[in-house]
Amino acid sequence: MRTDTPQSIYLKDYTPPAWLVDTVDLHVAIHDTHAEVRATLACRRNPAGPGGALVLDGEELALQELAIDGAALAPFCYALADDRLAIASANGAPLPERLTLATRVRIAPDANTQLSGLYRSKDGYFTQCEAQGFRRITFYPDRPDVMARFTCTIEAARERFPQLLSNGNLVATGDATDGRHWARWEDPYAKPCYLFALVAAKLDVLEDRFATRSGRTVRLAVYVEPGKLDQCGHAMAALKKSMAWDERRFGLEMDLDHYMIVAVGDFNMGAMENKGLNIFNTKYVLARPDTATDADFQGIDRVVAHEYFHNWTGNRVTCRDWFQLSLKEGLTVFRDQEFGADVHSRAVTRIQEVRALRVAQFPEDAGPMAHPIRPASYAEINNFYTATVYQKGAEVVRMIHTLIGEAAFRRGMDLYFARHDGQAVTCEDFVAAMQDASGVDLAQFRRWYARAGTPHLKAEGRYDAQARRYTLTLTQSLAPTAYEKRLQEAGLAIDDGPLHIPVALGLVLPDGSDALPEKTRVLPLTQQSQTFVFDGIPAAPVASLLRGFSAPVHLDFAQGDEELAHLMAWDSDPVNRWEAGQRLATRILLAGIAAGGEGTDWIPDTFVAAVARVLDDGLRHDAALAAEALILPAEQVLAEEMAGAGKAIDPEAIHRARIALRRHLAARLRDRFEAAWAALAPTEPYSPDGPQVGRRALRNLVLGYLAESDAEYLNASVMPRLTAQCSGAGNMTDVIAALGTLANLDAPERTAALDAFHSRWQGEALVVDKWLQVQATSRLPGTAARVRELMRHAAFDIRNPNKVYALVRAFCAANPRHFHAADGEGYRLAADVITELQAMNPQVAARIARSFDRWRQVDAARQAHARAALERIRDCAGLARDVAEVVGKALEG
Ligand code: B3K
Ligand code: ZN
Repeated sequence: MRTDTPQSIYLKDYTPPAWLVDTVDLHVAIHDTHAEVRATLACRRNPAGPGGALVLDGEELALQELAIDGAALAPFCYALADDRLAIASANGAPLPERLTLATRVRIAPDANTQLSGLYRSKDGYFTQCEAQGFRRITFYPDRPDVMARFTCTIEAARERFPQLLSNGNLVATGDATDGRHWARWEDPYAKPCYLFALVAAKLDVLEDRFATRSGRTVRLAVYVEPGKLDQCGHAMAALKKSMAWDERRFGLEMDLDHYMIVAVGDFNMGAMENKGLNIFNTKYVLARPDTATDADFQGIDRVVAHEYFHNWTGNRVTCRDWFQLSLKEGLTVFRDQEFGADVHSRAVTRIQEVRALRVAQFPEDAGPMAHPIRPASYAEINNFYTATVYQKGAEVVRMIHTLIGEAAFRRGMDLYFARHDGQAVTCEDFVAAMQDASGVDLAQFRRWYARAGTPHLKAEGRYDAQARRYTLTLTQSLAPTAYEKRLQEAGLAIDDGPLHIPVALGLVLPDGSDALPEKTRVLPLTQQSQTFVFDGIPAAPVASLLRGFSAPVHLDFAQGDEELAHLMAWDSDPVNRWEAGQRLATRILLAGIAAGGEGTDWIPDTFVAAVARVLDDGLRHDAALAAEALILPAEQVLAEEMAGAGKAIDPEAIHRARIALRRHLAARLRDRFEAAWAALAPTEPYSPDGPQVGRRALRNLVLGYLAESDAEYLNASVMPRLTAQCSGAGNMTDVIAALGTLANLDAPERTAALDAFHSRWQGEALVVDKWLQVQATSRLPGTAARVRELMRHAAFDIRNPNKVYALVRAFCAANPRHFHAADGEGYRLAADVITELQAMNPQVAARIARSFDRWRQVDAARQAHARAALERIRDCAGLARDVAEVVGKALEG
């Protein structure tokens, strides 16, 4: 079969750069029709490099001038191709060992719809250079192991662009002719060009100060579109919290006098950690109680923290090459996770991470794009900003933390910075620092960096009452994925030996107490199969494995319903109490799916009783934890369970079974849900922090269950509450919870609520995104048609990534039953969007294309529709490399 997967590049082919750049002086002049970029690079031949020409990357640059050491270069000295400029000699003479290269190019930021490089958004200009956007601004050796000190002068019309920002310190400003002005910035730290940023726009600014613990004062600034200052307070507070936390936990201080965050409405991802000048998607800056949900507020905390933490893990120590992306991303996600755990709830944060891993990363690891956290090859690096590199990468760092302990981990971080500050390094360097600081041998552990796929862990336990001994045998296995097959075809070796897996174990006694004196013991599983013996265990325990989700694996452990119920009630690890409930629910739902989602005789009364207990518990203790426990396993997770068992995924049966279980609980536990709803009524003014977040989550979850009631009760008692909450709640958390529930109901109140919401919020882009999203994720028949209709609505704009994510990605990724509709309409819709978008914004189009990852796991009829859609995308004229890689790998099989 023809796939046309584009050419891959390989980690093994890494060579150091032939030329280094010590300093870069940029001059960017923004004009109405174009921008002009002058660059002066102090270059030097790399003594450790392979030798040869001075090769610079460059894309969509119109070259105007090119000179070495002040002399214009004659055309015979260089070769200019689509994406690079190779300079072989200086007007006949060999290139000197050190030289100054001057270029002048013209670029067209207004026509830059990819949002990579310098682009226009609304009335301003912004940059995004990671991974390879700098080459769309000027000719440069665009690779992270070339680190240079930057100065940047920006010149633009003063009236339209009062703010001219770049990295580092503002060193000079001045007026130019024709109402223009300029500002010159100097970044004192050498950096790879992917961390360069500039902004020219009219923005409002919120300013503050942070005193570092060594006594320096840092000026903090959050820049937003005019009129939005009342929505920046939370981001600023998050920034200060992050700075204080990084000092406390890791001893890491801010190293610049200025730290700026600029929010922009057109942005491909969440945010970008450019040195001293972070550029953020508005979604992770703007928030007010009436426009943003509790989850939005927490998302802002986490993303602000993440980008700030990159200042050390990513910027001060950066990646040698893009294969090492997880070096900075996995580590920084781990850091923002720990920040979340410290400032919110550790248990709830961890549960949410585990859920996200199962919904997104496990399927990725089982599909055609499977890759290790450090891939050995890729065609387009932008396709590798994935759940694997980020979330599994963080799990790998967490496993190191678990294996060596907090104190040694901190020493490892200190050693990592002592050794590598100012360098571009590899994942091995990080592991070596952890190993050297802890004395724990991590040689075998390194396999986690090279293997794709989610390992299986099989456990078998036995209790010998006479000997008071519990014996546990653990066996690991990891089948090769699409990735390993591809490596093999390329003739590359695979190290498929056993992994070093930290298995955190507790033994829960019949009275609910922990049998082990230290409660939890970390078993270091290093062999394929290993037996662990525990003596002095007074009674048959229930084993609680992988406490805190100590390793990203599938657990295969035959525990009965009673054992799971025991863990749900007693496990001293809250994550495993939640996990036991999820395992029990999954087991029941799989039985329901086998029954086609029909009837209810597959729902045991014990489960209903367990849910009631969790609810009671939540009212007495931790509402946030109870809310997590009452969320049934997601449709995507159930789909993976089916696929893992070798069955075709049946999205309809999965959906039916899940709804049937929700309806059954609603009917059986109505009184309890009603009591909880009343007990959880708000008693204090809204705040996005503290226990009230959990109470809101639980109350809205309960309302969602109540909305599964029979029509009579629904209409008489629940509908009035839903509509009142939609129009009357003062905070977006409650409003959107009610609107999301209403969006699933075929009732006139639905349309009225959606219309009212739209007219109230049409001026607030991020809120309009929510309006699109609740409709895209609706259960109702006709949702695909509604999505198509919304794509023609004035509220939608295919060039804006947030709009595409809210409407199209939500439909494809978060509405599996409609995306995988039997008539193929979901797949056709996705293909229509991808083919239209791929030339405009290949990164975003490729993300939507990832929705097809699991197409081979559905039944033959659906597969035929999916294949047709994929082939239509593949055959698109001039298909972008990003999309070609995703679709090519999907079709390879
Ligand atoms: N480092 C950026 C990602 C940029 C990706 C460009 N395709 C965001 C982050 O992880 O912090
Ligand atoms: Zn990051």
